[in-house]
Amino acid sequence: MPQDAVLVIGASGQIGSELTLELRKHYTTVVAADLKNPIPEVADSGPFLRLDVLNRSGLADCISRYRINQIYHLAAILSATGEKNPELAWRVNMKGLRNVLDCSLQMNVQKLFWPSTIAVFGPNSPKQRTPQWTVMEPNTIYGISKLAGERWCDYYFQKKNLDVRSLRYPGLISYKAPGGGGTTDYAIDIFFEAVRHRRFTCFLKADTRLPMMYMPDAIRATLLLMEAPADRITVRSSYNIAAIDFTPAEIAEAIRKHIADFVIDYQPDFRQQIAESWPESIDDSVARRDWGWMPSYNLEALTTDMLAHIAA
Ligand code: NAD
Ligand code: VAH
Repeated sequence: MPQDAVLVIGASGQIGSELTLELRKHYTTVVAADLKNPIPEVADSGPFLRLDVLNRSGLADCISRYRINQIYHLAAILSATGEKNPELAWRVNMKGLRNVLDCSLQMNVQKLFWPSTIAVFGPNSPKQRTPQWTVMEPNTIYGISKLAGERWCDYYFQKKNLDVRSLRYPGLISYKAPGGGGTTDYAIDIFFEAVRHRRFTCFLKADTRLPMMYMPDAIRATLLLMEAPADRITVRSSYNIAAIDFTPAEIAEAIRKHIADFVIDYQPDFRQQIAESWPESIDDSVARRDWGWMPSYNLEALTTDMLAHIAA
């Protein structure tokens, strides 16, 4: 097992909970850090530290105490919460990233992972198979902060030689930890409500198509990128990655194949406008070419797996 010491910031969130558990299978020391408590499996399987990423000296202490040489910086304010509190979203998403970039550089952290999102695209970007390089112009504070973050990551690689790597995740679907206040969270909640109550009220319209991915694919993509030889990484802002795309009506239909009396209705709210500003599908051919990315789960496989785990 590699002797690297890894720090996961935002380890109690939707992605952090599962990424921390997976990293602990690969590395001897994986320190989980967050403002809030982790899920029990994370708490019971290794060190946990309460850390505010905005506290730079606290972050530096943690890196030095555990001799951290790899960081996964996941802490952020997501799209829907960000629209309610733009100041907080800008502070956490920007200042948090700058703290991590600067500490990594000064304290010789060898590799840094920071996730971006398909929310970096905006209403003027091509909707179908949105390319790696195209018009961006996001119109949410979340997307604006993530696009600025991508430019900072590229800058730190180009000017300071920091090995920083990034993926533009689509909406992620999982069952271990709840969604963190995003626009794609309906595609998580729908499964829990289908199992518990056999009905769901969706905050997006029936035909709102968005790019999505099942969490095991997202975790695999992250490790694949981080383990790739540095000379295979040609994009240091953030890679497009894709798996599937669907609408609320289509996911409801997939659930109905397992729960025949499942009912969905629609009450679109402010998140509809956010969703309409994003792509419907993503072209991830550059990630496929550079480091061999390939998704495994389609809508049917994801639905079967989610329902089995939630029912259990
Ligand atoms: P989440 O909201 O579930 O988790 C984020 C975690 O960060 C939370 O546990 C929160 O307590 C923590 N946090 C917030 N502010 C903090 C601070 N100041 N200091 C320390 N911790 C703090 O989000 P997630 O879905 O797990 O997303 C993780 C990352 O992946 C984010 O950067 C997000 O933008 C990105 N991403 C997520 C998705 C998705 O669908 N989940 C899609 C695209 C990109
Ligand atoms: C959100 N789940 O909805 C996140 C993600 C692609 C969307 O960044 O905010």
